[in-house]
Amino acid sequence: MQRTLAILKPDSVAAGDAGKILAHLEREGFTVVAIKKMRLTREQAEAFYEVHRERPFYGSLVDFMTSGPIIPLALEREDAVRRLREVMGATNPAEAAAGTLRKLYARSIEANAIHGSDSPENAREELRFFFSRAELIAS
Ligand code: FUP
Repeated sequence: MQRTLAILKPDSVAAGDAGKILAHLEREGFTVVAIKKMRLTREQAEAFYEVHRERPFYGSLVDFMTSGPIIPLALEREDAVRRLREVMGATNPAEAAAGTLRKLYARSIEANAIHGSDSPENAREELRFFFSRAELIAS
């Protein structure tokens, strides 16, 4: 079993798509270990996307990620990191395969519905960013 971090982003939460995305993830074999609804501060969003600081889209991405509430999720299943990336689809919904979450629910390359950790190492770090050790105790 492996864990990964997903974030339902401000666009999908505002659109009322959170329940449908959660149901889709559960159908794909993911178990919800922890879940919360929150709004990121500018400082938190900047820290989370630190790796993209020099990219031209960084400021706009931080604006978007702080524009409304998000729903971080700690998810568990076999091969969770790789499987979540497959279920999400390509970063740009225009390039995402049919049936993927971004094809179904994303609006643009920025407002792209969902985040998923891109490696087991980043998953561990990102889970700790959003959830306390107590919240991550297996249920
Ligand atoms: P992904 O891992 O698929 O979420 O994609 P990246 O880590 O490359 O990018 C992180 C986020 O930056 C994306 F989810 C959306 C945003 N982004 C843009 O807004 N414009 C771009 O050209 C690339 C990424």
